Amino acid sequence: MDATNHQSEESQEMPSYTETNAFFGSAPPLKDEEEITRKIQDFIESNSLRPEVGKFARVVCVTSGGTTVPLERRCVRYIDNFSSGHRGAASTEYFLKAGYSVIFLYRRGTCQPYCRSLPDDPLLDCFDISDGSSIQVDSSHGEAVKRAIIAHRVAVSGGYLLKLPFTTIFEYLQLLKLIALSSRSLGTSAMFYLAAAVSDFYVPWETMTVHKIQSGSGPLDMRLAQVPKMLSVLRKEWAPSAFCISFKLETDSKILLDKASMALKKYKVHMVVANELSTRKEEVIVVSENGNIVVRRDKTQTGADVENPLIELLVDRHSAYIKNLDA
Ligand code: PAZ
Repeated sequence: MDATNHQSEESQEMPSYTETNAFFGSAPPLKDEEEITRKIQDFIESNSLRPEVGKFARVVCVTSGGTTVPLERRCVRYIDNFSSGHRGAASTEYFLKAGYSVIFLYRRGTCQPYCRSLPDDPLLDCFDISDGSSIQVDSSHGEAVKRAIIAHRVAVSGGYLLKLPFTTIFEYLQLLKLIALSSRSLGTSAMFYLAAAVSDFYVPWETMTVHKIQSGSGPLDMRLAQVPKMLSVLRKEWAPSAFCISFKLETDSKILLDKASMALKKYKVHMVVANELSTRKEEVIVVSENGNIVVRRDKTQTGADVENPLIELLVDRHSAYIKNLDA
């Protein structure tokens, strides 16, 4: 997000109780909060009790897509954060394959698990009405559609995939808090994989104009408040035993690793996945206390992506974490 930061990100301490409360206290209430809370709790409970995986039932919360910052309560204009949701969707597929249950917290309208190989407008591009009445899958997309529907149905109806949408920074952080608090019962078996691009600045709800901002009154002068650094709160208060992976995106490769190392120390996450905008689909660097590991897409394989080796590495490190702490 492009806005002036008066205090450098790294110089901030854990947000105070007052700052965190001010954010949540002034946020518009989550629609259907009771129902969503019940869904999250049921999902976590049924997955932690799965007899086939015993005490090592693992649940990962994958966040995906960018949060918006509304500028008006009856929102016409908003500030957005870049993220197609591809990383989150691909990673969700690999976590499911590795035996994890996934809470997929995603921005409405972004890339979905198992839909990556479908065209941008699957409904119009994959289907045909050949004889004027019945709908058929176009033969060129037949296999991809079949694979997507079957894999998605197995994950959702089997109770391994829970999808929760968000749009604004208010919805995102309220949902993340609900998931984190509910995940405490899983202890070290819970993982947070925070690939969403989260706004750093916002307009507090109580100071936000209700109606559409009018352009007739000249240039717009607006002061944005800083979003409290909830990553610290997640680590220290909401889910202190969970294995926590955050992401750092930069466009300037010269500062990427320094920023990732600072985030590792400041938020006390277990690993930071550093990536550069232009090369994010080719390679990422996993930064941890034990050093940096470069993870690359296997270019010799058609269709290979960087998320495959990345999730393999993280699953392995999560196993070591559980073994160490539960020993
Ligand atoms: O969603 P996408 O596949 O287009 O991009 C993924 C990403 C670059 C948003 C993600 O890898 C990431 O770095 N997320 C954190 C962004 C941040 O530093 O705010």
